[in-house]
Amino acid sequence: MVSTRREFIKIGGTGVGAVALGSGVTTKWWGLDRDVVPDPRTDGDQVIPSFCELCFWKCGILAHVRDGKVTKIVGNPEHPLSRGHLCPRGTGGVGLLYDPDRLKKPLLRRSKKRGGQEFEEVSWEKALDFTAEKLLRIKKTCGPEKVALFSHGYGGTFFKHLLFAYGSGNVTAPSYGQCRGPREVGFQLTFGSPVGSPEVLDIANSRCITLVGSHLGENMHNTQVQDFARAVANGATVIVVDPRYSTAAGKARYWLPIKPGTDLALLLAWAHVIVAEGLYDREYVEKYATGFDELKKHLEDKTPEWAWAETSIAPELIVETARVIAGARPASLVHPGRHTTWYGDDVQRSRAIAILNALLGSWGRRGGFFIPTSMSVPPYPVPPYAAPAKTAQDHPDGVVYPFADEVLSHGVCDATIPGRVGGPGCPIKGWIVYGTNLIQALPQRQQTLDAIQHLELLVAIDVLPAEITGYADVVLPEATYLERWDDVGPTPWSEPFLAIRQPVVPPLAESKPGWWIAKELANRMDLGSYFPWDDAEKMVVARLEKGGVDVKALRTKGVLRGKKVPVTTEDGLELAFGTATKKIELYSARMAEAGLPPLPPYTRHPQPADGQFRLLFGRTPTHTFGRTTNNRFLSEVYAENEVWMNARAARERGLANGDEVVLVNQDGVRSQPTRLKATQRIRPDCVFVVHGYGHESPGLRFAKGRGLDDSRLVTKVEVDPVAGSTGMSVNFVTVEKAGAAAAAAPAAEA
Ligand SMILES: Nc1nc2c(c(=O)[nH]1)N[C@H]1C(S)=C(S)[C@@H](COP(=O)(O)OP(=O)(O)OC[C@H]3O[C@@H](n4cnc5c(=O)[nH]c(N)nc54)[C@H](O)[C@@H]3O)O[C@H]1N2
Ligand SMILES: Nc1nc2c(c(=O)[nH]1)N[C@H]1C(S)=C(S)[C@@H](COP(=O)(O)OP(=O)(O)OC[C@H]3O[C@@H](n4cnc5c(=O)[nH]c(N)nc54)[C@H](O)[C@@H]3O)O[C@H]1N2
Ligand code: SF4
Ligand SMILES: [Mo]
Repeated sequence: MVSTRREFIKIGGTGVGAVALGSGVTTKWWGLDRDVVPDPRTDGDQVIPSFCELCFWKCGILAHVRDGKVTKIVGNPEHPLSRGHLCPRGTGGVGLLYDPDRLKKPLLRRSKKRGGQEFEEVSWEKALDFTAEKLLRIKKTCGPEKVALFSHGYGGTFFKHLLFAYGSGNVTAPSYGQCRGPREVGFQLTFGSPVGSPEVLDIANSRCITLVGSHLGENMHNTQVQDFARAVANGATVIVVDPRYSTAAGKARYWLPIKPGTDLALLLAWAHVIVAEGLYDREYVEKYATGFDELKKHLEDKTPEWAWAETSIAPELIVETARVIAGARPASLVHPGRHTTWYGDDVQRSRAIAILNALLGSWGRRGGFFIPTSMSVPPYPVPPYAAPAKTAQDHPDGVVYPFADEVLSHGVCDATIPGRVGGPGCPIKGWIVYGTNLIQALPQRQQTLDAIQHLELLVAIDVLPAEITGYADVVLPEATYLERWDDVGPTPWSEPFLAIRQPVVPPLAESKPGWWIAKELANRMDLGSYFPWDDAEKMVVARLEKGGVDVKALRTKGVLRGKKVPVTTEDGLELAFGTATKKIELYSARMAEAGLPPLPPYTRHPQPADGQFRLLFGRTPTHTFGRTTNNRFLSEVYAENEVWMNARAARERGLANGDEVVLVNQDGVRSQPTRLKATQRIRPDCVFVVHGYGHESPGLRFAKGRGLDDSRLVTKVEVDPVAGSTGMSVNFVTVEKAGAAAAAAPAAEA
């Protein structure tokens, strides 16, 4: 299908070319002790640079401050990830900072049962004493590895450090096993290097961009979207493979509305055509890759006709797009995706994407993948960690995933339930949860809730009363990214740079920065030697000075950029691969040794029965899942999610656009009601919702009760045998009119 180009979602914020320099007004609080001059171009506002935390891309910001209040946030023109622009979410940081529902004081649970939502406000002293005492007791009676840290976001570094010092290696995040895990494993196995975040993609210089699911423009990673817009403006061909007509599909020359779950067949058929027609980069493959002969043999029967039956994409279109993709090589990029936990064979799909890119010779090439570089900062000297006594506790029932390179969150969750742990010793007893709302982020909620009820300690460190805080024994209110110092560290990118996170205004109410919370807990557990500095500002400055960094310049500009170095072969880079063979491994001997298919096989996944729809989920440009749905500024655009359903399928079921509907999954779990969006922009065998709505926490006074929570319906997963990640697009739903649903059966709680 060929579509016309349409106006692209506008990237929010204009680049105000102003950075505060020199000396003038002095402010002193929470470590911000520094001179800032009002800039005439900013109507006299103070302008303080830092970087964003509305998602994890880390764009450089300039916060405008007047009379002690942040008035607006714009992109830092000097910062290579924002280039003077922010995505709509980044500009909405003020809505988080001044959210009236923010956690303001430490809370201790009063109700007997976790989740009872009865708390008393206590002093920091009491909250920290309580937490440290419980942690020490678990360490003494069960061992330190019986405590796990779930951590999402840049501020988590201090708590990771605390946990390692305490003696546990169980640091985990849903952003691995429920997100990027399979992609990183697939690329690591093939190229000896993960894709990383921010992704190492030279989209701006691509001549052909193939998106398999990745819905750029709704998935709003600032730099990628800017680069994508630039490539499109320069005439790059866009190919979008998506059962839904995404924003990106609106920019595409080809939209391939694939049958969900069959992408591997298309990827293999593309590779078949590219190899059979000799369209691959022969020189590159001969020089850098191993296993081409095995791959060629593997692809022999993966013909476009074979793939047609699986994917519903016509063979002529598969051949035509394969030629277009190969025609643009090496500046032809098959995007590796990010949220890749779909069907349980996700590492194999990621491997197929990696192999395609290898055939195109796009790894290490302009318009393909660059090899990132970074600036380093020397560490602050601390004692060595005591090695964890036992290995990661994420393998319940003794199942080991050979290539998982991070601890698995759902594994930790299972290992918390007595009887589920393979090895000796007691199950996991304590969770520290930093910046992740496990209730919405993890699939199979019942399991998460069961695990929580078995804990001796659940500490939640958050900025908002997210669902997870309702289940905590103790809630520690963190200051937001605009109110705190964080550690300083390199961000690998196409050019070396160093950015700084520094406070813009003082912390609200009694909220405290993460570094302070971690340090205070360490002091109470005889681990003070791991935090041998007075405050994070002094620690960061000491590190920077030791590294010879111009601290004043960094603090006033927010970012320092190093000298450009070659990041592609076109710049003169010699490619090297971190695999065992030091080559790109098309055929993976390591996987064969582990008893796994060494070349990506096609697996046919169950399809929904008549009347059922596959539940798919994704993003909207103005929100970062449930993280921002309580943000009143950002919610002016999309306050409630809707269910996308094919217009004809809706009509056949007597449903109309705007109807209130309820989704019921294969296990009888019902969603909250929300509006139906009947549209031709989606296949008739699936429905789509934006993730992160349907909050139930009473403290989220704006978001509560708006839209439906897709994660409630994810009661089934397919676990990837390679990475242990959970494929979550395997749930089927029926769609009912809301009123009818209520009359038919009482709502079951998920
Ligand atoms: N059903 C379903 N499940 C999914 C997904 C899906 O699409 N559908 N997506 C998956 C993906 S891709 C990912 S990455 C994960 C992400 O899921 P999570 O790991 O839960 O990530 P967030 O939603 O960003 O976490 C938000 C939590 O961090 C808090 N927070 C925000 N800022 C700060 C801060 O500065 N400090 C502290 N301490 N807390 C803060 C918020 O209030 C909120 O409670 O979910 C996965 N799970
Ligand atoms: N605005 C905004 N941007 C974000 C985020 C956010 O919350 N808000 N979250 C960030 C995070 S943590 C992540 S991981 C990324 C996620 O963003 P992506 O990596 O783009 O997420 P996906 O799940 O790959 O993309 C969902 C798209 O895949 C399509 N899809 C579903 N099933 C299939 C299938 O079987 N085959 C194919 N070909 N397509 C399918 C859906 O229709 C939808 O368009 O976004 C990041 N960017
Ligand atoms: S992409 Fe948007 S939300 Fe994410 S860091 Fe950048 S500006 Fe902030
Ligand atoms: Mo993610």
